[in-house]
Amino acid sequence: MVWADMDPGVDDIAALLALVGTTELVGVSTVAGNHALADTDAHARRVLAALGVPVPVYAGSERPLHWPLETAGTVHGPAGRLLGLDRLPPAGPVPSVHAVDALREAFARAAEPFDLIATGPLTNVARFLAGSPAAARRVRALWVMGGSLARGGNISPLAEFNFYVDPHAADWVLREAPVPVYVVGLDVTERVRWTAAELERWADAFAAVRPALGAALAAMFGYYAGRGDGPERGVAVHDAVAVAAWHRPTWFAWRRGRFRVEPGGRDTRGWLWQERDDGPVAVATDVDVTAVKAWVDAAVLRAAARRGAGEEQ
Ligand SMILES: [Ca+2]
Repeated sequence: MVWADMDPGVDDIAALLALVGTTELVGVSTVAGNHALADTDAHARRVLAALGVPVPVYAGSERPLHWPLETAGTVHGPAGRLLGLDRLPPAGPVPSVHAVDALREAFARAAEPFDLIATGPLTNVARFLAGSPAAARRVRALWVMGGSLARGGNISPLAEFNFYVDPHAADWVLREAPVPVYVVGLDVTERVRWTAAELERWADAFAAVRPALGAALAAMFGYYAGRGDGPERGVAVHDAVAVAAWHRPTWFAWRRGRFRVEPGGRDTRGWLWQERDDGPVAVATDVDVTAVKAWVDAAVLRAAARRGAGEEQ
């Protein structure tokens, strides 16, 4: 069982597909990051609706805790939208419950603690964990895609995008979250790469049973792969690697300690750094690339093979 908090985002959609192919997805909450909230929310809802998976999607924070929102520009699609997904039908009315309240309710009423995976800026997650300590203790562990310890950043020389967009939320989560926290950042996600042809195979698997979704995913992954480092090296699909870490932590090496995220500064905003050797947070420093890649591929293909609600088995 998992709850996913995300800002889709091409790699968030890949993470979502891997989760659908693997586990019971209790709910999805959306946050502003790669795009404005209305777009990240619509992307998650349209994909789940196209899959026929009845998972509730709750819209959350429209902006970071303190900074104005900065989006990822054209990384995930022209004009900041996921190419292709706008061709999918809209997915019903947006629930009136705010994502932060939905998170609190879901964890408070769960019979057993379960995991939370966050693949966008940590705005919703920080607001939920800080505002509802009793429900927060029902989170078995928090898995975060974000940060870069030693590899350098992707939005500035030091900072990874998610931690850069809401560094106050990220710093609070790493210092104060009352749950085990696992951070999967660029140190590992940049090393697991998919070629355009490999991403095309994902889309093809969906096209066989859901042509509209297959075509949407083909356009989306094709655009994303085209912005990568060439056909040989391929492109990182960061958020899907965080899902693999949740599934099998032993595929990764972890450095434990106390970590901080710089809240501001022209060159330092969003920088993840280690304050002490002993501490409650684990940051991934190495990865079994072959195992992670094979698992993500298989998980996405399982999502393609899955029957939707009400469809014949
Ligand atoms: Ca993301």
